[in-house]
Amino acid sequence: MSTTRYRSDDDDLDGFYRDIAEHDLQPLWEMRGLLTPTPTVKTLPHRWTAGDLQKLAQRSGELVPIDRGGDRRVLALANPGLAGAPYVSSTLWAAVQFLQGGEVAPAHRHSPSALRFILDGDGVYTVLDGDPVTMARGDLVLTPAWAFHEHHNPGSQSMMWLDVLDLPVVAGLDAVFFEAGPSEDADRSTAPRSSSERRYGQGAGLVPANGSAHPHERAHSPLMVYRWAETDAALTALLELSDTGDAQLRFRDPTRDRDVMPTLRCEMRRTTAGTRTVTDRQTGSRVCAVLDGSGTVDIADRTYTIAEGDIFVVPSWATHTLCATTALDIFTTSDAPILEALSLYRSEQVAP
Ligand code: GTQ
Ligand code: FE2
Repeated sequence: MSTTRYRSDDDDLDGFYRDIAEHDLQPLWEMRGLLTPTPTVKTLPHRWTAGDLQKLAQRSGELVPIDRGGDRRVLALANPGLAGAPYVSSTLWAAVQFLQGGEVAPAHRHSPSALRFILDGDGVYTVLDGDPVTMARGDLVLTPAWAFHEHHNPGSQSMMWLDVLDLPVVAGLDAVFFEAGPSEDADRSTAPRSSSERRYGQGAGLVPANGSAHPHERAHSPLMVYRWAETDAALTALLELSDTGDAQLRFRDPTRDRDVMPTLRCEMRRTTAGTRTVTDRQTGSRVCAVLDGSGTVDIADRTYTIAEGDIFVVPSWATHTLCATTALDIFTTSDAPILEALSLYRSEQVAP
């Protein structure tokens, strides 16, 4: 017997509960909390400060070589509500990755989808299926499912960035696959613009017209990097038209009306100094990183101060309000495409 054995004061019923447990059966009528009026969420609101993340990532660099633990020097943000699991929420993996000057994180690929958001610095480039992509502050870099990727830091400065993966979802679906890449340490010359940018990042609404530019239908955006200069300009332009002091952009596939990857939604938000945003909540979880500015965030019944480099998590259906002391630039990744695909996505504004 390995399943839960239910108890009753009634001897006959108690014997029945013993017998069904021996047959790995359980009585629904004794269960509570299965079909709840609103989601029962284990993920807790939490914030990791830039200072702690930077200090501890730096120490990992001093203590741990790059070859230990999956060829990546990565500290997973572990949500305190998830019983020690290395997940930032029930559906998302978030981590800081630290790469010192001269180091290479070797090639591999996996069925979970990943992305990088760079909160500070530059100098690292990542190679995506042979296409080198430079990484710098404010850039969003995609690592779609099953694309080979390796990270190179040819300079002398160490660099840290945020990784987000859909790993908990893929693991929950028992669909994790992983493959090491061909070992090859030679540094590749980095073109100033990746070929993905030259094809798909030339300008809003401009995509190659020739069919050969679409070698095959992919489940993800063909543009592998969204540069900060463009994101910044788009936020500035949106704010000029807004009287709320709050602008939100979505990163999307430039060739089709959909999110950057099938499981992950990415957005960038700018909230001007002194602005308090409307309170919202949505199904699915969000991990947010502060690129710039300072203020506070209310998540459910908790309030956190936030500043440049901090990372926080908003659990499913938790209310969320930003209050900007200085202008806040916040990057957000969520699992919303999954919920939308399954008709489980709900969002609403909540009266303050
Ligand atoms: O950079 O390839 O945070 O494979 C977790 C798994 C980063 C990566 C993570 C990974 C990577
Ligand atoms: Fe990876």
